[in-house]
Amino acid sequence: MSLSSIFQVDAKVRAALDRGAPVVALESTIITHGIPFPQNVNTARAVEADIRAAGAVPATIAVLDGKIRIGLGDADLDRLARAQDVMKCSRADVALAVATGRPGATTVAATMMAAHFAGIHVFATGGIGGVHQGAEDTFDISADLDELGRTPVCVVSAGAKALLDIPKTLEVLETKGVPVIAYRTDELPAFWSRASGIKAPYRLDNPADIAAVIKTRSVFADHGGVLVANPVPQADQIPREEMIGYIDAANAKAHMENIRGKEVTPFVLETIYQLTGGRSLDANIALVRGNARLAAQIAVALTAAETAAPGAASNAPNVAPA
Ligand code: PSU
Ligand code: MN
Repeated sequence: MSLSSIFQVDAKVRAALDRGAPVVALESTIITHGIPFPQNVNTARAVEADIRAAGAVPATIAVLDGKIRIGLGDADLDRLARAQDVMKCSRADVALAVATGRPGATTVAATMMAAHFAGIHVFATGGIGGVHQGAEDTFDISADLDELGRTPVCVVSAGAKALLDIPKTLEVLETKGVPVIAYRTDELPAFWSRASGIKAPYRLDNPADIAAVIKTRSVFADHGGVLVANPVPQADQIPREEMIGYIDAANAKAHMENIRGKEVTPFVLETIYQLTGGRSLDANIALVRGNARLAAQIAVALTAAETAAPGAASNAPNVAPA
């Protein structure tokens, strides 16, 4: 079995990669486990349109019919958004979805893996997984952090959800050698809220500077990812002071109901959606779209840098077309 027999790269994505055009990867767990139908498919379409408008090609990644698909057509997006039995696939789960033929949505970790195999350097998501509150008892630390430590893809997020333990999450990222860059802010943003009260390790104010970091880092062998933290637009945020109450209540409910493992994040998101009367969803959609626009700008800057200095960071794919 070869890599190219497992991966299927969409023709438009393939063509963009072949000509060195900017491509932005998108995850699919946010579609199946993060946002309810039909807002999920509408958001997935809007995000793809945002990326195109910014001059890049979107590549939503998921496992369908036993293949890791890089770039989904509209019918597949719709099918995924409606499906009930979709596996949430992190690094541990991808092979099971491929081998059994079950549909699988990729998390940040699995999307990074797939994007790297396809030769895509930039990826937009909502929030990354991290160290959960109470991890000293549960050991619940997202595989997203390990993946950031090993896979050379730039992940554009709105920071870490405040339902995580943000200081511990930053410590683990530092241990794993991941640069964490806040965009146009000194604080690490906290997903629904612009502020976390925690200083970000680095701040950069324009996409070209972030592209320069990615390009410089690619010179090292065995380097991992770069995490960009882009705050939710001001008009759509729910302030931190207000979020803290909802988050504590949702975490307590998850604990009471003995929710464990990969069910924790979807359960807490759904509970917060109920508690905020749907406002958390509006913030979530706005921040994902903001991240998609920034990721596209970084991807464009990265290819511009490429053209200026050819051969520095190869855009060559690691897999043959399907
Ligand atoms: N943030 C959201 N919705 C989501 C997720 C994050 O607003 O659905 C997903 C992402 O795919 C992330 C995953 O990679 O949750 C982390 O899950 P875990 O903590 O089980 O690794
Ligand atoms: Mn977990």
